[in-house]
Amino acid sequence: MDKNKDLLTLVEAAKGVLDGNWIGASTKPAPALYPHQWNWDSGFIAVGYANYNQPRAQQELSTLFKAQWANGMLPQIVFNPDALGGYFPEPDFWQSERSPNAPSGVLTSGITMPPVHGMAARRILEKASDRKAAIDWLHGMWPKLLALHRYFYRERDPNNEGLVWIRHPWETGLDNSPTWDTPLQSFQVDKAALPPYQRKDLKKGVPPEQRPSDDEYDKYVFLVDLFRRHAYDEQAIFEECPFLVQDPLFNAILGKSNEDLVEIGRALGQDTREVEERTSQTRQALSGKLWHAEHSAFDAFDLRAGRKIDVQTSSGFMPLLCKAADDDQARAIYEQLESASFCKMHDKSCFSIPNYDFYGADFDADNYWRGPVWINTNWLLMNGLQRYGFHEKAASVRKDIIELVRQWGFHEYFDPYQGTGYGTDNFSWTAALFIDTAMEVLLKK
Ligand code: 2M8
Repeated sequence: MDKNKDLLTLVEAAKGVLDGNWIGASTKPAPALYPHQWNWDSGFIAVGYANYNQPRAQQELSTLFKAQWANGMLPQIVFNPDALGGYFPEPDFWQSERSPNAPSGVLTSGITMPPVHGMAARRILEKASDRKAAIDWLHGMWPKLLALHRYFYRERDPNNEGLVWIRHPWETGLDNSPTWDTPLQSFQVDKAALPPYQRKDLKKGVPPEQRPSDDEYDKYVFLVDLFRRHAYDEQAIFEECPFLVQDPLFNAILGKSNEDLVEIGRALGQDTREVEERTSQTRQALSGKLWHAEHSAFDAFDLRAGRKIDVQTSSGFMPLLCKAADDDQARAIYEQLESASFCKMHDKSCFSIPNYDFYGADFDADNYWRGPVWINTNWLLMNGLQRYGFHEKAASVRKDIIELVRQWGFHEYFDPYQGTGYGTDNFSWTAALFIDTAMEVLLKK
């Protein structure tokens, strides 16, 4: 009973974090480090709001989709005009107005992020206290969500494989994951030829060893420069971009959102056949092309090098989320998760799950996406495990989501051994997904 009281207090604290990060029509990811609206952050944040504030959950996504490009792309960042100057890169650097697709009257970046929005929208419908209001809202969202998914299959999967590619590490959301090392090292950057720029992320109180390196930033900037030179034309970028990867996390999220769009479409009385076909096509492509039996996981595929990327991160387990793994693959994943590489259940010396194999050559317990535990990937994994009936494992991931927050607060990421909170504090998706997870526990009792 004390534990429940404790959980309720923490849920209230989490709501306070979201209130503190509310910027009028959406929620920024964190007070200082990320002062604008971010694409997939808002999806996760909407999942949190869906548990207690339906209008705000709807508004979070509506605001994001006001920035949708004419070709359907949903930008990675929607800039808050009142907060300009606090982040790099901002609109002056992106110059997204070079694209005929960029919206007018709203400032955005020129790349996208994993499409969690179908998932979030379905969550809003399922949890709605006012179902009619949710259905009305979804009637407005339906064509936008469909346009986003069509953009991916049209522009990012020109060979109709069922797997979409990403063209910048920032698009995956797992910016400096060791998975991107090889494709990033495959091209050189002439520093003298790079547009001048200054990082701002190192001036926000987060130690540099917890953030990407300067060399990585040079590559990030090189890619943005390439995109803007091509006026964000997808075909031209496809021909020249040295970084093009089919990522299992990105495609698993797309696959799950496809499924959720089908459910939403049915509730709205829409024709869902196109999305149903995409759902099974992406599932089969994940299972057929990206599975790596020796790894017991799904790999990313480097389209430029024409081969899989031989690195094990949590992304390799995410196709559980969209039911892409067959029974043997799911069992192999389970065993891999239950090995010392990813922190087994009941092992008191670690928290599940490190974003990267504990024994990986470049494992780094406090560096961003190169080792720490993240609440969003844990939450996605927990949902995937549940779909395959791995309930005990799902419960242990849930327990660690709660325990990390209980001990360390609403940090951006956490040390997989000690649990120490890293990155920025008062991080919105940690708070939002904590609410979703804690409510599941509280409602069960
Ligand atoms: C991080 O990425 C941004 C660039 O998008 C950055 O480092 O400046 C990532 O963790 C990403 O997944 C997240 O969406 C973003 C805002 O929380 O921060």
